[in-house]
Amino acid sequence: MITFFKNRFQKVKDALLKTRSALGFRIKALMGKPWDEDTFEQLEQILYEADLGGACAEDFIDYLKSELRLKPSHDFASIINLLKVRAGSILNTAPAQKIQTDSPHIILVVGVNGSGKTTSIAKLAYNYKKLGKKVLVAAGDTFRAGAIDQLTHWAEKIGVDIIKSKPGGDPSGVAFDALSAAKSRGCDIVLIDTAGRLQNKTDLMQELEKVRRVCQKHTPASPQETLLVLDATTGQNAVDQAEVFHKFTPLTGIVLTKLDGSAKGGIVLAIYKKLSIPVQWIGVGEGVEDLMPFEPKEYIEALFEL
Ligand SMILES: Nc1nc2c(ncn2[C@@H]2O[C@H](COP(=O)(O)OP(=O)(O)O)[C@@H](O)[C@H]2O)c(=O)[nH]1
Ligand SMILES: [Mg+2]
Repeated sequence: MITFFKNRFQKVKDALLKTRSALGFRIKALMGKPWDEDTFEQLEQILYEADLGGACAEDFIDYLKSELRLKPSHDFASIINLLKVRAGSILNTAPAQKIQTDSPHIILVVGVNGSGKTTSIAKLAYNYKKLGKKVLVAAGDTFRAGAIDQLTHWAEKIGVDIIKSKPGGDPSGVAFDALSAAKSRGCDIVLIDTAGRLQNKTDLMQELEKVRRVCQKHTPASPQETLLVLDATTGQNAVDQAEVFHKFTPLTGIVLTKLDGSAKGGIVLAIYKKLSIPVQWIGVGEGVEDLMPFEPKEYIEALFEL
């Protein structure tokens, strides 16, 4: 068990290596400096450049200054500790995910093209199947060439049911069929894929709204989850995407993908600060096993490790 947790934390640490180089390692370079206005400015710049966003960077600096005013300390370890404490309170602001016991539990997965929706659905399907759940996936991205085949391939590989239409079919029709099939087959989890052409925002949002309406009509409490998939390599752009989607489609959580290739893992803090939407899952690679539940404590330790 201990080895399991060690491996898990190591995986998170590895995924955050680039972010850590942009943050922890750079903060370390401030070691030994007097904590004057100039050092605070340098720290704020580092936080900003590690994609924490302006509001978050400022928040950290204000907090540090007020804490140091109360209890002056130039000990580097205690400065790092204060940063960790502040990060912890920012990551505590999002409402905890409600445990859903409804069956079928319907998860609508949204996000722009290429963010990693279909891959994340495959990973989630694999994860839930491993937990003994009966899973069904719905190929609701009927717009993008190859999207249906991509999900079909994953469903076969993982061994879960799939509901699909012909390319160009109506996504809400696919959602309706998926919910009906899930009920008659006794499925526990339904994962609905969607298209993500943000260049046509109005159409996309109307389409998502229609899918949600159809779900609600079929099963009133659904979709129990609406997960937004964000590509961590896009940095602040991902925060903007979250804002746009959240405005039109109430989100219950975020899947942050490609953390493994990103130096911008700091956006987790920016997202919490700005939108208070919990990050539920992190993607740390392309394989089905490369998805992990987001644990704020692990993230903070990995981020500020020097
Ligand atoms: N390295 C890495 N690649 C990922 C991750 N998630 C998705 N990808 C890759 O991102 C690309 C786009 O993913 P896809 O699921 O097709 O995106 P979609 O257009 O949103 O459905 C694919 O090549 C995936 O393998 C991740 O966590 N890490
Ligand atoms: Mg896709």
